[in-house]
Amino acid sequence: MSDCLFCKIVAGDVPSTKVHETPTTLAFRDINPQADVHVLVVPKAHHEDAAALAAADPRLLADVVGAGAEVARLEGMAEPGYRLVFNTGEHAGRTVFHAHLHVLGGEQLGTFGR
Ligand code: DGP
Repeated sequence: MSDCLFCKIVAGDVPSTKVHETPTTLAFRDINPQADVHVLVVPKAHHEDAAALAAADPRLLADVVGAGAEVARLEGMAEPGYRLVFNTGEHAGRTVFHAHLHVLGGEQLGTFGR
């Protein structure tokens, strides 16, 4: 999609700090990190959100989650652990409408929720 920020990052038209890449996914550092390590994993193909991705291409969703686990390993977070998050909708603070998985860690994370 020509007006999608993450499609532009995948295409290399908007710069990003790449952490990991597979044939179907790209992982890059979040521009506004919410933890010591904050990486976004996106499918290279455009899908609106995680639910749309799951419905359209469950194998690609599995690729995204697998890439998230690989990013955690590369960043040294497999132990003691990390958090994977898909935000959906306004109450979750969603801002970019290309499915993306947040990989958060590198520190003791706060209680989940508010
Ligand atoms: P969400 O709130 O789930 O839609 O998360 C979108 C994330 O995208 C947010 O944490 C900030 C990040 N972000 C927004 N614009 C850019 C950008 O241009 N580059 C990078 N690397 N991250 C961005």
